[in-house]
Amino acid sequence: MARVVVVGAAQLGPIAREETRAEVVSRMIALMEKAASRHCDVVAFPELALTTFFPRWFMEDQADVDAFFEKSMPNDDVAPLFARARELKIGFSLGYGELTEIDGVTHRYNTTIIVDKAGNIVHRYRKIHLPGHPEHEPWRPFQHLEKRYFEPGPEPFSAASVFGGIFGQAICNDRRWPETYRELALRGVEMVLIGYNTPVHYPLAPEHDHLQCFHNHLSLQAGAYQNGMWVVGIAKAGKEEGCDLIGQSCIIAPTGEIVAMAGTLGDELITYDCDLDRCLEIRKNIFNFKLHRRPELYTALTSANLDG
Ligand code: CDT
Repeated sequence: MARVVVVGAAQLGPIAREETRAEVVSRMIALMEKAASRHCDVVAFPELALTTFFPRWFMEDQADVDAFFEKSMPNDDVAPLFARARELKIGFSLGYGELTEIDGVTHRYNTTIIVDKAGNIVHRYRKIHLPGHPEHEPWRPFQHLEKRYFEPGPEPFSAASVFGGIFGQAICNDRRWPETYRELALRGVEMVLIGYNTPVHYPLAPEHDHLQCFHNHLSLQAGAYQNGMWVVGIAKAGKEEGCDLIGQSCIIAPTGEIVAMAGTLGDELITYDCDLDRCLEIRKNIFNFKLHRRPELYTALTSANLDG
């Protein structure tokens, strides 16, 4: 019998800097209700879903930066989302800026969580590959200060048993790195949820601007096929505070085929009935890891001493 998970990718349109979390949460609840009406088991939201993409601004005052972070999860602002999900018996994933204290030390991570149908946080992932730059670079039309505002996640990619399958998470820039998918696949993940905020304009190589949507799907589809897993990409899209963000949120089968894609740059839900057993079409055949991998020869992959 097929092991079907009905997944929804809830793309969000732009979020203004002044938009309150209550306003964003009500947009998310509308998408969640639509997902429930389509019998979704889980609905996935983008990276940093509760606010505008704040790393585009240099802020001198740490208090201004911290205003974009969540000091606890869940908290009063997101309580209505958690409550509605419990009523609807639907799971969800959510990206947010996490401000936390561990052993008396403050940490800031770009984080995403999976919440099960009963409202429990069952998985947390802190972004490993942080793009951008740590210092203010006024020549840029907008900043990308993830390297200033976040610490890189200190934990490996990981898997969670939920919704009758094995789920993993990654965040935005992670999706460009083949190691992300292979790590997740080797840990048994059958479906990975990946939220993103990707500007059309890349100031370091503007000649690639027209390739942003291509590179998005290229990375997600290759990751799905080469690892035999479902990949769900969820955009924050559209013109946000003057910065154009790509859309094309998508659901990708283990064969690498896009089976659903958003057609707008606004709030939009796409859904698909994903049979997790389809991972085996790839994993038992062309990418049978046990039979064909040669990890003993892949020594450069985990060596910290090589250039490049
Ligand atoms: N959010 C995020 O990781 N965005 C990057 C933008 C390009 S690097 C400045 C991405 O990889 O899509």
